[in-house]
Amino acid sequence: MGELRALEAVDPEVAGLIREEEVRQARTMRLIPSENYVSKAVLEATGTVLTNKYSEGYAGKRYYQGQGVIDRLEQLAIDRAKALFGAEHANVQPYSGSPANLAVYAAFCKPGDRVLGMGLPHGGHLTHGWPVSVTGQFYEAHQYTVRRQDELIDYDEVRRMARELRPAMIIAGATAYPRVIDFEIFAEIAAEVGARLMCDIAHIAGLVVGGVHPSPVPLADAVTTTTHKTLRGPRGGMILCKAAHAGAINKAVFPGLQGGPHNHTTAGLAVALAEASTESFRDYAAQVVSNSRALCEGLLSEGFRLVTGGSDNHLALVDLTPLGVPGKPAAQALERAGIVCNYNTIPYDPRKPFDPSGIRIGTPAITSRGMREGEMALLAGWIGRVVRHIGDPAVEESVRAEVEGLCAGFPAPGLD
Ligand code: DSN
Repeated sequence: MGELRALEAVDPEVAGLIREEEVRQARTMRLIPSENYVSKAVLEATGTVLTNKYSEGYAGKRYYQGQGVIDRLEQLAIDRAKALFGAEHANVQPYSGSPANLAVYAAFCKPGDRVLGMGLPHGGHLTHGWPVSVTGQFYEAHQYTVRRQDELIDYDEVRRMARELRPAMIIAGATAYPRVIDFEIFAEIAAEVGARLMCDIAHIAGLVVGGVHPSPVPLADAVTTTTHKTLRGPRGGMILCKAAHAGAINKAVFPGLQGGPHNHTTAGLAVALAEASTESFRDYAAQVVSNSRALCEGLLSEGFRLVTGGSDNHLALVDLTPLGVPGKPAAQALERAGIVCNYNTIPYDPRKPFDPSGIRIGTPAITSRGMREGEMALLAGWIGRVVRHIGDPAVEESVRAEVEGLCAGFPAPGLD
């Protein structure tokens, strides 16, 4: 991260915590599929004086003076986003993925309207209409599922539910689905029933622009994404939409839901979008998927069951039931061994969400370190060893030493 001279002098406690986190990120295998390492350039852009500026409104129409630089910066981010995703319009102001999704609800639906999204336990996001989210409270939300027999999205069920419910909006996209999503079928269904289609590509945005997952941009009324997952930008959100919806989407973001945009984040995003437009980012995206497949093969040979049998994208859902270990103690043991993932429900999980049957793992961050198929084989073996010897400190200690040894050979972007 570089020098923290002022911070160390003014607030050594916070500086110390940042340093500790830096060491953790350097020395562990970070497998949480929604996390990544941003480049030093993105880090630098986000830690700037742009955080000092208020700029409610949009370029050319702000509610504060002093926008000469900010207008140019935001327009640059918008132009880069439109070019990269092939979108007619981009709004780069959402604070993150959930506010981006809420803005699309606000633009396309009235409170109480019917919406149809993927159920959380089947891989959808809270904001896809799950009851504890306001999206499940302010709207009449219905949820489609994956099929029990193959754990794939049941497009026939989506079509049947859409015909029956006639929702105002259909939501496609997931946070824990290891396969390609067929946005064409969703677009067909939405057109048939006269619903708006929102595609949430938060997890796969980097794969979409890297050319290894089909893009929903030409098909959907609006596409939402976070900017910090596979896209490898700063924490933030973004909405891409048809020109016809630009006014409604902009109004929903500001003044509908948000105040001033986080201009330091917009700067980091502009940089990340430029980085994601390069040939090397395409190579990165392809390697993320190759690594995910290699890791899955290794885990299968270690005796794990994988939801849907494997992965076509950046993540896998591992069902630990065959090894007789629940997800939570496994995730905790893996963390002690230097392998960081999250416990996760599997579809039709007989266990509770806070103590589920699975773990969710992904390759975006370790691929950013330059790791490839050979390292995935080692990783699968380590995961197998730790889970088979759950709670054995000697095994955890020895795997941790091997993990740290490997990490030392693959420096993480943005860290010293
Ligand atoms: N929290 C994100 C994830 O981990 O998938 C989704 O918002």
